[in-house]
Amino acid sequence: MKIAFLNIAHECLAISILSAIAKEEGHSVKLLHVPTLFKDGFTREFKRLARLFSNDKQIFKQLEDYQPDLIAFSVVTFHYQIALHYAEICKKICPNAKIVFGGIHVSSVPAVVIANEFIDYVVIGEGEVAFSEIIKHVENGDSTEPIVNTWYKAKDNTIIKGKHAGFIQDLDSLPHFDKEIWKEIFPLKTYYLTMASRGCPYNCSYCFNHFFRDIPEEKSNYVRRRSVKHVIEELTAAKEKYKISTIEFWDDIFIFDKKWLKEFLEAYKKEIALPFKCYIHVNLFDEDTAMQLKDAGCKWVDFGIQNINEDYRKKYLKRNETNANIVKALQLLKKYKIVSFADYIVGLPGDTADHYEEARVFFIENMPDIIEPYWMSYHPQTEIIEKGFEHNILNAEKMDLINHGRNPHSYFESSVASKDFHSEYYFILKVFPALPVWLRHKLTYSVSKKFPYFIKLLFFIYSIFYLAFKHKSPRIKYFTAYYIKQIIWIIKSKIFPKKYI
Ligand code: B12
Ligand code: SF4
Repeated sequence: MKIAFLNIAHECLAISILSAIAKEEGHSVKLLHVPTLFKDGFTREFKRLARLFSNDKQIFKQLEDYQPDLIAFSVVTFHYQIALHYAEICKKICPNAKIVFGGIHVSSVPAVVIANEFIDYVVIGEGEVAFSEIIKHVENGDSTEPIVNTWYKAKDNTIIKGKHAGFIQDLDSLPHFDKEIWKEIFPLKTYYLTMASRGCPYNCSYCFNHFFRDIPEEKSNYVRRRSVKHVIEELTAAKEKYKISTIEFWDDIFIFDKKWLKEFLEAYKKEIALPFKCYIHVNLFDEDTAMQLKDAGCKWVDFGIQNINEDYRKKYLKRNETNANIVKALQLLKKYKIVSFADYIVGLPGDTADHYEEARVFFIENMPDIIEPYWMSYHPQTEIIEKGFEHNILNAEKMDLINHGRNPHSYFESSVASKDFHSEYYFILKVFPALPVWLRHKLTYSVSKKFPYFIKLLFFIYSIFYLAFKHKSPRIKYFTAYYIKQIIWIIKSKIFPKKYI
């Protein structure tokens, strides 16, 4: 059978795994990549450049020639509307192809997604088994048997709903990610992205984990690990094939299973020995862990602080770490010379100027190497929505927009109108680590407010580049390589569409 994956913007591990499964089962797979450069959420939007680097024409021509039987989309809320735009066109170009949507957004609001007439299947929760079954269903035509983790439309347009099976327990039973599909598009050599686990032991109110873990009707473990051997095999092959030089583990919390971690890091040091970045939680971070990570080549870690006020953090965000835990983690990271990225959410419901002031003072004393402020964005099904309603930030109308992915948000904008102190502190937090200590003391809210916009923009850009170079941030290297590689790929694919798309 012929399968096409239509991917939007970023390398997507869900597509990598589904593609590997489809290939293993003997199907033909084609990747149609929509780069959305200059409007991908990583940079500010530049409409003219985005039009110039659009490859829509080539993609549609390829689709017309390929005529797949199944076209698959993996969708986060941010990309839902763009995905719908492309799916509708796909159906027009390939009227006989079935269209399947899966991913976090689909798992949160399946009824909203299946309501689109051009979507035939939606997958809720984990997709590997469902995807195989959907392929068989498309091949067999008319069956009305339910498909696990899937809703689909029967011929008479009734929706057939399959049961929600438990999570896959043995992750080693899955094939390795199919990275071949990305090799022309993403700089695998510069930055190799992978995951060694699934699930997170925590339940933060703004994150998808707390509802995703409850999707299955059957009881099953949510937090799972691939074996050390399985991950090392993947990385060894990647080292040989793509000459990879830096790795990022996208696991929600890389360090939660200490026994696994120790065994993994020992094998990693022996057999892979490349610098890497991973995500930690301060509650699980101790001196042994810091030492082992450092010894194996960990150069950067990322962790959430999200709000500095302990009571607020506990009550609104469902995060139970103390500030003492955060200070201890920062000290250990400094001691072991591991670069710390601390995430901080700006524009939270019910957050106050006093909390930001607390944060400003806290950071003067305990400065991470890089602070990453992110604008709050409300995602469907997350518990924090309640707080949005309580504080009159959300209402039924806005919620409807959110469920339809129509609320603009990116790394640079808030999904809801933000009070100006949020924006002011966004700026302060972003530039803080790049300032000399004496200047940090001077950069208060009232001083920051006096700076005109263009001065702030200059400071902002200076901070990003200064900190990136100072800490050899893999992200800036990645994004530079990412943009260059994609621009070259787009130019090539415009000249030789058959070869490069
Ligand atoms: C890696 C990552 C990124 C990467 C890459 C994103 C990408 N497209 O893959 C980067 C850094 C670019 C990124 C960016 C953002 N991200 Co992000 N990211 C993740 C992370 C940590 C891992 C995703 C992953 O690879 N998972 C592994 C795969 C295998 O799992 P999966 O995607 O769930 O897929 C399974 C099922 O969902 C299903 N499935 C998925 N797709 C499909 C498709 C089909 C056809 C089928 C059958 C099944 C299926 O089957 C898969 C296998 O079981 C997740 C959290 C997480 N742990 O999942 C957040 C997450 C996806 N990100 C999130 C967000 C909010 C963002 C940002 C919007 C942040 C921001 N404020 O700007 C940006 C988006 C920017 C942009 N322009 O897109 C949210 C999305 C919530 C939502 N409702 O949309 C998540 C869930 C984290 C959270 N806060 O809860 N992110
Ligand atoms: S610790 Fe991170 S990944 Fe885990 S639930 Fe909280 S925000 Fe989500």
